[in-house]
Amino acid sequence: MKILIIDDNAHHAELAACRLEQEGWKIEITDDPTPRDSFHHFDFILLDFSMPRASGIDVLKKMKEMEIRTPVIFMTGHGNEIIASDAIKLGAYDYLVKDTQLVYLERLPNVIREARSKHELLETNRFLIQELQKANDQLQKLTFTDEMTDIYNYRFLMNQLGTEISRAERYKKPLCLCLIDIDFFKQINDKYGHPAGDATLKRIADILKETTRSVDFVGRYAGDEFLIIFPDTQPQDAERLCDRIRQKVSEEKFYVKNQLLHLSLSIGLASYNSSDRRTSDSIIEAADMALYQAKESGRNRVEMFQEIPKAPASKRKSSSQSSEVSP
Ligand code: GH3
Ligand code: MG
Repeated sequence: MKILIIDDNAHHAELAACRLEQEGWKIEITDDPTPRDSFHHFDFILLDFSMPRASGIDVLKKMKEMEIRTPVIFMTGHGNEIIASDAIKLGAYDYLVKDTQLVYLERLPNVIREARSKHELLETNRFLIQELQKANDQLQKLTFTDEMTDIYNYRFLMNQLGTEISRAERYKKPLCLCLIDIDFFKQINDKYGHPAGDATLKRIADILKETTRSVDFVGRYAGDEFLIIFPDTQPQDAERLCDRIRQKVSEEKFYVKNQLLHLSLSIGLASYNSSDRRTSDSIIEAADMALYQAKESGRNRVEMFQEIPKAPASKRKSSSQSSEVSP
């Protein structure tokens, strides 16, 4: 074990060093209390409280700031026990009161051994907690990510859509959503095989991520269908964004098994509307109808959901009366 003694009193430092060397430990002595990177190279630090250039408490504070976790045993003179308890609060493992009969020197090796066991236990715990945190982050990511395309999955999209609808309702903000379907995607599977289809889905997902803003939520809705939530976005702006996506994909060169292919997207767009499209289902249904329209109108296009104008009640009545009389 390598121990650093920081003490301006050379006599005290030598006495402690002699005692610790009897345990077979390697000792270095310094009177420079400035925390530095070389502190990391020691297994232990024996730190004196009262030094002219800096107090042991200042050294502990600085070590904390610099994230030097080398365990410290604090040494004080008589009457400084309150300071010693401050040192413990700042992370020192233990403290020893220097007595004139030098009894503390006899206790020193055991105090260091006990502190080392405690330090090893704490370091193991810290490592395990970090690993657990990493595993949790990974799990969290998996819960919300479509594994194949690495964009949000259906579960996340539905969750987020609920949140965005509440926000739009509460703050009277616009909200849009689009459903995207790859045109004739099945042909890629049929001609080049399923793995080639998978690679194409991934490439399209990447393009969607690259072409949208960081505030938009891009996810895989199902099969070859993607869904994007555009928070705080007016329909005409969302339409421009969708057309940018459509254009980007239509201009992209896809290489599938060394074959150059061109693909296109059909996109259906719908917006939140506080009177009759205020639920996730109703907005998605509207976007789906618009997508159907885009497919019907020839694909490679963006269609905005169009309201079917409701005729006033009196007019509806008169028109049905007139149809009854017409042949
Ligand atoms: P269109 O949408 O233009 O009407 O034609 P399409 O050929 O794209 O027809 P459709 O959207 O119905 O076909 C979707 C195909 O996507 C069918 C299915 O086999 C394929 N598919 C769904 N999920 C996956 C997947 O994870 N990987 C691959 N490779 N194919 C998938
Ligand atoms: Mg399709």
